[in-house]
Amino acid sequence: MTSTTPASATTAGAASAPVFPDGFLWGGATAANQIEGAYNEGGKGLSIQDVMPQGIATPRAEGPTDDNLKQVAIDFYHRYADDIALFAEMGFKTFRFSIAWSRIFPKGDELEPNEEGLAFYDRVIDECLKHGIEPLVTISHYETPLHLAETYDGWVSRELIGFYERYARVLFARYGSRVKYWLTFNEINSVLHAPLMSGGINTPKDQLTQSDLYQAVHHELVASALATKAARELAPNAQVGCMVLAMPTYPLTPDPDDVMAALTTERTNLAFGDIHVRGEYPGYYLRALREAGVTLAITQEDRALLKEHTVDFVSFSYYVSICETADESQRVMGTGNIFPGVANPTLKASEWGWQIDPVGLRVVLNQFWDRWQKPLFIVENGLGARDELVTVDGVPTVIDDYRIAYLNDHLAQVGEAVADGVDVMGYTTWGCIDLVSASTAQLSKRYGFIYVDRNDDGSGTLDRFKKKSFGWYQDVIATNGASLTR
Ligand code: BGP
Repeated sequence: MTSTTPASATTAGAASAPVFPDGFLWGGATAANQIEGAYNEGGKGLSIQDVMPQGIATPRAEGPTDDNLKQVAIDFYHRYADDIALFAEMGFKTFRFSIAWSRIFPKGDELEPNEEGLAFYDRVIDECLKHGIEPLVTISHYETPLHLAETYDGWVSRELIGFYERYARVLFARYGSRVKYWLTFNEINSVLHAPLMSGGINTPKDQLTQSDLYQAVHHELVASALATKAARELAPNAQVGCMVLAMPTYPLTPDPDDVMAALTTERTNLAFGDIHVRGEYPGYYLRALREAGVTLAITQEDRALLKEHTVDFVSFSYYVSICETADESQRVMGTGNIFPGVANPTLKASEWGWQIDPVGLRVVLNQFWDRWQKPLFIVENGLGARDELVTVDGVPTVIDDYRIAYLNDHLAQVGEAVADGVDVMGYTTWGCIDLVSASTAQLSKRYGFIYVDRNDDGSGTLDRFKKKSFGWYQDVIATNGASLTR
C-alpha cells in the first residue's frame, strides 16, 4: 500500500494508511540533562538537575549526590557519534536535543561563554548534519544553572531575562547558520507546577505565592520574545517555536458547568500558546490573575516585546488527556505529565498511570490549528514502559509490541489531523533512546527504540541494543507513514 492508495482500493475492511506531507520531519527527542552525563566535565557548571536525584517528587538535595543517575545518564556526551549514527540508520530527518545552559555559561551570569561547552555542541550539530539530520534545539530544557537558582531564585528574578538573552545570542551567533529549528523553553506552562525543575526557582513550592509563579513565567515569556528577536537578527533563516505541555481537557459529563470547568482548566495551558502566537495576555488569563489577587509587574517594553516577536510555529508535548468537573465530589484525580488531572473513566493507563488517548492527539492538533493557524510540531510523545531484555538469534533485544502499538495509534491520529487540514511540521518521539526520566529520575521508565544497558541502581554496561520498535520506526520513516495501520 502506498500513501496515495485511495481507501476504496485497499483490502476489504482495511482503512487506507495515513498520508503525511513531503518533507515531514520524522525523528526523536531528548534533553541534555537526561542523556549527556559528564555533569562536571568540559567546564560545565552545576545545574538544578544535579540536586534533583529523585526528580520532582522530593525536595532538592544540598548538592550533587552519587545516587543521581543524571551524573552519567546514558553517557551521550562521549557516545553521541554512535547514537546519532543509530538515529540515522532509523532514517531520522530531525533530532531534538537541548543545550545545557551550564555547559555554555557554567554559573549563568558570566559575561563570556565556555568555549569547551560550545565546541561540544559544534560536534553534535556537525554529526547530525553529516547524516542529513536537521538539529532541533531546545535552548532551555529543565536545566537552569544552579547558581541562578541559588543566587537569584531563578525566573522569579527579572535579571534572568538578561542572562538568558545573552546565552541565546551566543547560541544563535555560533550555530545559527547550521540549526534551523529552535525552541525557547521546554513546556513553559510547567513553571506553575514544577517551579524548581521548570523555573529554576529555589524557594520550596509551598513557600511560593501565586504572584511569584506568574511573575516567573512572565519573565520567561519576555525572554522567549527576546530570543525570537535575537534569532531574527543573528540567524535569519532560523525558525523559532514555543513549546507547551499539551493536555486536552474534556468535560467529565455533558453538564454545562463541567464544560465550562473543562474550558477554564484547559485555558491555564492554552494561555501560553495564545501569548506566544498573539503577543498579548488573553482576557480570560488576566481575569484569572485578578481573581487570584495577582498583580504582574509588566513594563511597556515587555508588552512591546511580546507583541513584536511572536513565534513561527507552535511545538508541544503530548502524553495524556484529562477530564474536569465542577462537581468537587467527582474530582477523582489521575496522574498527568508533571501535574495531575481528573481521571477519564474510559481510558487505560501506562504502568506509571498516564492515561493513553491517541484520539486526544488529533483533538489537540485540530484545536491548536483552529486557534493559532501556525504550523505545529509534535516534539514529544511516547510510552514510558518497563522493558525486558531478551536474546533473539544471539542478539539482545526487546520485543516492545506495546510501544509499537502506542506509537502506531498516535501517528494514525496525526495522519487524521493532516487529513483534517492541519499543518503538521513533524513528529519527534520522546526518548528515542532510553534516558533518565524527568519526573521520577528512573532509567526503568524507558521510551526508546534503542535500549541502554543501565539500571536504576546505576549498574549496567551502557551498551546500546536495538529494540523491535527500531525496525518498525525505520519502516514508518522510509514509507513516510504509509506502513502505519489504523
Ligand atoms: C516531559 C519533559 C521531558 C520528558 C517527558 C516524559 O514533561 O519535557 O523532559 O521527561 O515529559 O516524562 P517522564 O520523563 O517523567 O516520563
